[in-house]
Amino acid sequence: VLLEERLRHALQHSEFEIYYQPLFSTMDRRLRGFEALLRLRDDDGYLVPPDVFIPVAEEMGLITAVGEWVLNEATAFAQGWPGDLTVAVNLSAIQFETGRLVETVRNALEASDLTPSRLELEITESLLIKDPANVLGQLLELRSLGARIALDDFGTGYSSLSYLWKFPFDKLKIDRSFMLELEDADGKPREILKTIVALCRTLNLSVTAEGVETNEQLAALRELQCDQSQGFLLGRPMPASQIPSFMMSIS
Ligand code: G
Ligand code: G
Ligand code: MN
Ligand code: NA
Repeated sequence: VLLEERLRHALQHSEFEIYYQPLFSTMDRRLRGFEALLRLRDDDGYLVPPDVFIPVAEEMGLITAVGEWVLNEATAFAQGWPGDLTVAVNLSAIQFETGRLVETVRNALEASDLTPSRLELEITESLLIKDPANVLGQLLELRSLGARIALDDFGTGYSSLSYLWKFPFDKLKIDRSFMLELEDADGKPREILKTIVALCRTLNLSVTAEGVETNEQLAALRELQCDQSQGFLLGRPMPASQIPSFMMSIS
């Protein structure tokens, strides 16, 4: 069947799934939370990657409903996690165009009873270019609900440093392309990363490295005192059902 039909069917029949990837504090490797990553299982049981179906869901206008489902599901699930573990949800630009995003987030927080500061909303730089004033207004409202805002995939695309003071971010996530360059111990990427971490300190932003795949990369991030780390080395995205045993295995 066509992907479009598949998406509509999946939404009606709750066939989307959320995988969760853990985030750790870099220095002591303590679990800090998870990022919710949407998955779609096709008729043959294979997972369709989000890079394939999210653009289609955006074009169809279906991403609003799907995004609402992810927010409700992820906050309800995270409410049952121990301590102050966070849950991060990725937002699409389309969700900022509907005028309903703030309401949707408020509803998810109320229905789940999750402490709002445990919800992180991830946005990408491309969103900020389109309609900055409108996005800024909504980010401020989301923040006044108590949610945290993370700038995702930082350092790629059209990064502008002015975003860092024009928008109310709590966290910056360094794109995983930086990790590939890190092993060269005295190279320029490492110096740039060091500067980004220092900049985050100055701006009072928490900083996370994405795409950590090797112990060498983790060691470099420790040296740089990057706050949090995420990547296949530390934990792959996993279905919700695996989270209890994952938590046991690392405690
Ligand atoms: O999980 P994976 O690394 O394959 O994700 C690929 C892309 O899909 C990432 O850019 C991620 O931000 C995006 N993505 C994953 N889940 C969601 C979601 O629930 N909503 C939106 N808008 N994007 C998502
Ligand atoms: O754009 P965003 O950061 O939301 O995308 C997260 C995506 O990155 C997910 O699809 C996830 O599967 C992927 N990812 C997470 N950790 C790693 C990693 O260590 N290496 C690679 N190659 N991809 C990763
Ligand atoms: Mn993300
Ligand atoms: Na990212």
